This record gives sequence, structure tokens and C-alpha cells, in this order.
Amino acid sequence: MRNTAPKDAAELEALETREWLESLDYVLQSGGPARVSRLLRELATHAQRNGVRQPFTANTPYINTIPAAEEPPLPGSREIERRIKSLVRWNALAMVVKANKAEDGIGGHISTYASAATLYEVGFNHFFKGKGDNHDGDIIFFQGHASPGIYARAFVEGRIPAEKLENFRRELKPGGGLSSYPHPWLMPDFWEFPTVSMGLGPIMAIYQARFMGYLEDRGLKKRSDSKVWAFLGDGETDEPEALGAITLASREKLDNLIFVINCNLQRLDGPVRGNGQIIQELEAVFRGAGWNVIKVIWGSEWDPLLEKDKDGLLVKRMGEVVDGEYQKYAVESGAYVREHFWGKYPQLLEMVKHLSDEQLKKLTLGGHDPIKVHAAYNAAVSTTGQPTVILARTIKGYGIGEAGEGKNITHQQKKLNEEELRAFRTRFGIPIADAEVAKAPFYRPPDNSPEVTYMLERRKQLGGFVPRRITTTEPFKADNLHDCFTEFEKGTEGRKASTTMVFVRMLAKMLKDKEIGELIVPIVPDEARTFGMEALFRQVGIYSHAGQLYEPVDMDTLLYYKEAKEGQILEEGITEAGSMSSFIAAGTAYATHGINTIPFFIFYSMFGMQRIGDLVWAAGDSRTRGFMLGGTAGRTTLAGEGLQHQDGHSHQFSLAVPNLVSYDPAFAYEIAVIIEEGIRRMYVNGESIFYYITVMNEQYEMPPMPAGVREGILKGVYRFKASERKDSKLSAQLLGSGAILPEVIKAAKVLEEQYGVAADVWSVTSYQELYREGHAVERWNRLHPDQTPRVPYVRQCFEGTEGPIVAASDYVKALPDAIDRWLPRPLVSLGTDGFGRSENRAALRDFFEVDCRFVVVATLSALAGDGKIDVAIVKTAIKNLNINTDKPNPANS
Ligand SMILES: Cc1ncc(C[n+]2csc(CCOP(=O)(O)OP(=O)(O)O)c2C)c(N)n1
Ligand SMILES: [Mg+2]
Repeated sequence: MRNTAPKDAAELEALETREWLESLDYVLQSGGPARVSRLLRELATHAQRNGVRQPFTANTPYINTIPAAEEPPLPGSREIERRIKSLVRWNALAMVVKANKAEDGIGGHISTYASAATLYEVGFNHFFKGKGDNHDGDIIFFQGHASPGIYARAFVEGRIPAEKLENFRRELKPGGGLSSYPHPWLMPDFWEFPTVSMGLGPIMAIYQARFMGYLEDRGLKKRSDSKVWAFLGDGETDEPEALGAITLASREKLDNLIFVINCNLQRLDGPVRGNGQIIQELEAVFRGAGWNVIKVIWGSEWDPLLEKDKDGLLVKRMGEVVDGEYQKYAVESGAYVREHFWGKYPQLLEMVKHLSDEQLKKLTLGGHDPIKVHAAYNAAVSTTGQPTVILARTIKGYGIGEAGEGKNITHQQKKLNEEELRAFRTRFGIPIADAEVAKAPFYRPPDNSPEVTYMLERRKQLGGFVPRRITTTEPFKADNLHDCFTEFEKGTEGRKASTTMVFVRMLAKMLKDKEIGELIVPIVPDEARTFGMEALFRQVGIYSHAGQLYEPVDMDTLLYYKEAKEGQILEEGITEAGSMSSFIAAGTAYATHGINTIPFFIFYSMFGMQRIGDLVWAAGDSRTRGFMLGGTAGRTTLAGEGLQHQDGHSHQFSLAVPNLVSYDPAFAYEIAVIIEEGIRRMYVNGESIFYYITVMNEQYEMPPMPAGVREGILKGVYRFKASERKDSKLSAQLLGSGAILPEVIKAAKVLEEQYGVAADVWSVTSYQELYREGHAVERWNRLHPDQTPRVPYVRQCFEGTEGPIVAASDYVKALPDAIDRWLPRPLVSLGTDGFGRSENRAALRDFFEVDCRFVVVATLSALAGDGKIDVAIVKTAIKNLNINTDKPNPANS
């Protein structure tokens, strides 16, 4: 303690602060951190009671969360690991540089992996579990743009040959190449999870972690200590999906989940938060959401400086510099850093006067320091009761120097000149001669080199290579599958039902089935009552890891809201994106966990394809299996709700997903045939497809299944009813789908009875399947000109028929138009192009011109056009059917 009296108020305050700090140090030494924590809480409460209003902050100072004293020693050989990392760095760089030398503009990314190399290498050498004999394996979402580094490591491991590396981004070269990003569709033995559409990786990871718990709680999988790792960019966190589900992870206490956010402070165009601090922003968000946040900002060389920082001036300085300025330090000289960072306070300049400019420049950041990264991972894997996020500070383009380290252009940098390559080679000690370096050759030391031996041994200890996608599930046993579906073949025998009701009954039957029952995973985004599924709440329960900690308000009713640890329904709440992520987790469990779960995701069709289309695309890429059911579908079938709810185009979107098989069924037996076949194709035959089926809420009688229609249902069309008027001179072919099929059946009756037209009725279950098959046949014919041409199925159906072909559906006209080219006569399509309206069904069908009357008029009009009937008949029909010819065009009103 000083013995001179303080001079002024500031000095007095400084003295007071110091005394408090010394007292706290004493408590820390004598009582430990927990005692300090309690004391601080009591102080805060005391202060608040006495009127002190503390500003809220979820932030801690801008320093590492784990103090140096608590770091475990780095196991293994730091030197060999550094050399391995250098080899991977070089080959990652070389593959991008080479690819762009060979083919200008082919792309690829250098700087993302360059910044993340340590984050991955510490994982590969010490943490990432493979699917070995004693372990289920970790689930790892690699950041898409870091793929060159992941390939480069697999090359050094000896898993990917140099020829494939040569063909990075040239997948169609003979012998194959490597896909730009993680795509299980393209590399099904390597990549497990697609991540490159930013934001989807993190949300899918959260639901993967939760699904792991679901499988364990339901007894489908034994408990394991597998982790889900999600590597993401700091810029990526601006995607709503990236942070949108983080509270689920904390609420569900997902301590099997670890996010690693590579905070290189840059995105594609420039800084992520030039005027702020992304690390502090993310810390507040994640801490507020209940996550364990570990900041890894400063490397070990900063520890002695922080040790000297008794009055906290250095920590203060660290916290006041904005990211744009930190980025500048990365590209500037040590002298600049001394002047601008340290020079702000004379005491700080004094603190580093023993360091040269060169040394100042080289003070490493936390994300590049294996000791710091290891300590963070070590803490993350042993954290219980919470998910962990690691915020690791790095430099984008680390190591590529003048070519772009820390520069705004670095994300797009794909080429290095000879001098830059040489500098990189020298910096990382790669044994490539000067004469060779310009060609950026790959370099792999011999199999028996210390580096390769070490890395293979580490992977062996950790259960094998990652990433690696393997499917170990046995083909499904489905001997009695048909039993679930037979009842639907006989129809409803006079009673009315909607396709939704039919599906829900089918689901209930499947859930009770001995073979497949326990594998069914119903997923709903707070819409079960809309679809009449509430009976399932009681039947199979809603999954909740915590069980049910309250007595539900409807406990005294038969169908009470039952939550249970072994519950089967995933009731996701209002999140289609989250539900779709669960769907992907459940639909890929055959590969991830070796379990054939069969997800049924039931949602409001309007909020499916168009809202979460990118996740649907990712599901396709992931080879997800399962059924998506778009409920309350059909632009005119969903009454009242209006334009934001009425879906008349989801089938148009679903057509774009190559392995998504879509149906718009009308009758119970059609749904039965489609789902039974779907289970067979996906789970017995192992096809990488999934299904989209729309179901509606209009009730009508379900007819019995006519003989011989099974194949047609699956292929997309069959003749539901041939006209009995064989004597008529006039004919027509009427095509209907979904809830519009009953309108078409009515129209056929009117045409026959009132206009003497023999009208056949066809049920079109899938224009998409007809379109795909038609094009496949057309293509085959084009490529085999000397062989007997094949005939598309849809053409076979309508060849030999007579009269106009008129189609009506509750979807846009482009859908039926897609088969027009294979029909013997031009198609007349009626559909629901345009914005919906709040109205009842009849008014909507009048507005969109898809009801029975419009089918009649369209048919008569086509017959008149063919010269088969007089135009006057059409005019009279329009009048008699009360059709307003001056009504606005629904397509653009
Ligand atoms: C949804 C989506 N939007 C845009 C892109 C294009 N894109 C690819 S990388 C990138 C910048 C990435 O920055 P960050 O997330 O910080 O990752 P870093 O490379 O810095 O690690 C952008 C905009 C994308 N891949 N996905
Ligand atoms: Mg970034």
C-alpha cells in the first residue's frame, strides 16, 4: 500500500478500485471461483436494492474465456501436428490454384480453410470420432467453403488419390473429380451433410443433436457420447436459420452439440462488423440463449502480456478496437500495430517495448493456436447440460501473405503468382524445389513418414476416418407391409372423408404396425389439430426429453396433450425450417445411425416448398428418405384463408427437386398405393428418393379401387372411369387431380347427360412423374435413332382415345401443360394461376374457373373448335351455367 495521500478524486477512485480488487483476489484464493461468483451475485442484489441500476450486458471482456492457468497441456506432438497442418495447407492451396490454372474461372476457395486450418486439425488429431468398432462416430458439419482443406487432409491420409485432387471442381472428367462443396449426392461415400447454402448447416446440426437424443430416449439407439460439431463462418451467422433455432438447443440441454464459429471477421465483400465486434455480438446472443460460450481470441504469446496487465488497461484496449481496425492490423506492419493499437495508451507502449515490430506483428490469435483451440474443444466436450459455442478469432487467408491475407478481396482469391507460392511454400516448410513451385504440385510424404504414420495412428485411435458416409442398415423387412393399406382399397362406402383424414388414419395404422410402427417419426409444426391428428398425441405421445412436468389442462379428456420421454411425435412448434431439419435428421438416420426411421412431415402446404425450399433441396442432396405431406393444399380447396395460405404452386416447386417424387392424389386407395410403394422403394430397395404428397380438407366419398390401376397411380395417370355411352358421336377425355377430380367427374356426367358427349375420366396423380418419364423416353429415342422408338407412358394412355383432352387441377396450368407435347391432341388446361382469395370453395372455383361448369364449357368450346358442334351450343351452355364472361382474369387480378 502507498504511503502518500491521494491527490485528486480520480486517484482516490483508482485506489478504491484497487482495494476492492485485492479483496476479491483474497476471496478467490481462499474461497475459490464459486465463492467469488456467489459474492458478486450478492453484491449485485445489494446494489440493486439500494437503487443501483446496472446496465444489462451479456458480455464478458474481450479476452479468452479459459484462462491460461486452466489450459490442459496439448497431448501428442505439437511439432508433427504443425507439419501435418502445413502439408494440408499446401495441398488445399495447390488444388485451388491448379484448378484455376487449368480452367480459368472454375473457382474454389483458399482463404476460408487458410483461416480455419488449426480449428480442423486439432479436431482431426484429438477430437473427431469416426464410426469405429467402439464408437458411433461424431456428426460433423464442415463449413462448405473449407472443402479444399478437408480434401487435402484426405489426400495426405492416402484416402483420395492425386488424380482426384487434380480434378477438383471437374467432376465429369474421366475417373471423376471432387465436388466443389460437401454434397452427399455427388460423393455418397465421403460427405454426410451438405452445408454450403449458408445457415442450413447450423440449424440442421441443432436438430441432428436433438434427434440423437430422440433415438436414445425411445430406445432405438444405445446412449453414446457422440457429438455434433458444426463449423460455420462468422458472416454466415447473419442468415436467420443460423441463429434461429439456438434456443431449442439450450432448452433441450443439448450438451452433445458444439458450434465452432470461425471469426475471421470477414465475409465475402468485406468485414462482418467493421464498426463493431462480431465476437462480442455473438457472445451476447448465445449467452442470452443459454449456451456455454468459449471465446478463443488471443494466442499463447499474449498470455505474458495479459499477466502484466494488472490494471486492466490492455483488456480495455482489446475491447474498444472495432473489427475493421483489427482487420487492418492483420495487413499492416508491426510498426503500425505498435502505433495504433498499443500507442493509444503510454502504459501499453511501455508494456511491449521489449518486443520488436516483427514480434508484435507475429503475436498469434487464438484460433491459430493449437493450445488454445485444444483447451476450448476439451472444455466443450466435457460440458454438461448446455450446448457450447466456440468463438475463435482468426485471420482470413492466414498464411497467404501478399496474395490476400486479411484483405477484403481474399475470399475470391483463387490464383497465386510464383513469388506468392514460393513464399507460402517457404513459410510452411514444404519440400518443393524452386523450379517446381510455380506448378503448385501436390505433395504427400511417403506412407512411412512420421507425418503420415502419426495422422493415421491418431485417426485409428479416434475410430477411423472422417468425413466418411456409410450405410450399414439392413434392407427393411416389410413382408406384411400391405396389411397397413388394404382397408383403404375398399373406399369409404358412402361416408365422406378428406384425403387428410384418410392419411391420418393410415398413419395411425402404420404406427401400430409390428414391423414398421416404432420406426415411424411423425413431425408437425404446430398443426396437428388442423389435420385432425390430435388422437395421435395420446396414442404415441409427443416427444419430450424432460417428460411431462405438469398436468395438462385437458388431462380429463381422452385425447389429452401427452408429452413423454419416449413420445414418438416430434411436435416442433411453429418452425417449418426446424421441422424440415428434423425430417432430414430422421430421413438420413439410415446412414448417420444405421437406423431406418421413416419420417412423415405434415405441414401447411403453402409454408413448405416455397418457404423452406432450400432445406428441401438440401434434403435431396442428403439422400433423405421419407414423406412430406402438404396439408390444406389446393388453391380453391382451402376455403376462407386467402392468398397467403392457398397453395396452387407447390407442385411446380417440387418438380424442380430431382429426387423428390410428387403426387396430388384424389382418393384413399391412391394414397395407400403411393405410400406403400414409397416405403418399398426407399426402405426395401434403398433408393435415394423422397416423397411429396398433397392432401386436402374437402370431404367426399372415397370410391373403391378399380381393378388394374395400381401401375397407373404410380406412373401418374390412369383411366378412372370410361364412358358408358358407347353410341355417342362426341367424345372427350377429362383429366382431374386431387380435390378437383370430383368436379371433373361431375362434369363428365353433365356432358354425357346434357350434351351427348361420351367423356372418359382420368385421374392424374402426378404430372411430374409423367413429365419426367416423357422426357426420359424422348431422350432415349434421340440418342438411339436407329432403334424402334419408345412411346412415353402418357402417350400410350391417350393414343387411340377420341375427343378434346381437358385437364383441371387446383394447381397452376403449367403443371398439366408439362405433358402437352406427348398428347395426341393439344391439351386444354384449367388451373389456379394467380393470387388466392378469402372465399368459400364454390366461389373460389368459380373465380379460378376450375369447377364442373368450366370443365363442361372448356370441353364444349374445344369440340366447337374442332368443328364437332355448333358455337351456339357453347354460348348457350355459358349462359345456362351462369358464367360471367366479363369477369377479371384470375391469373393477374
Ligand atoms: C445462402 C448463401 N448465400 C450466399 C452464399 C455465397 N457465399 C459463399 S461464402 C460467402 C462468405 C462467407 O463468409 P463467412 O461466413 O464469414 O465465412 P468465411 O469464408 O469468412 O469463413 C458468401 C456470401 C452462400 N454460399 N450461401
Ligand atoms: Mg468469415
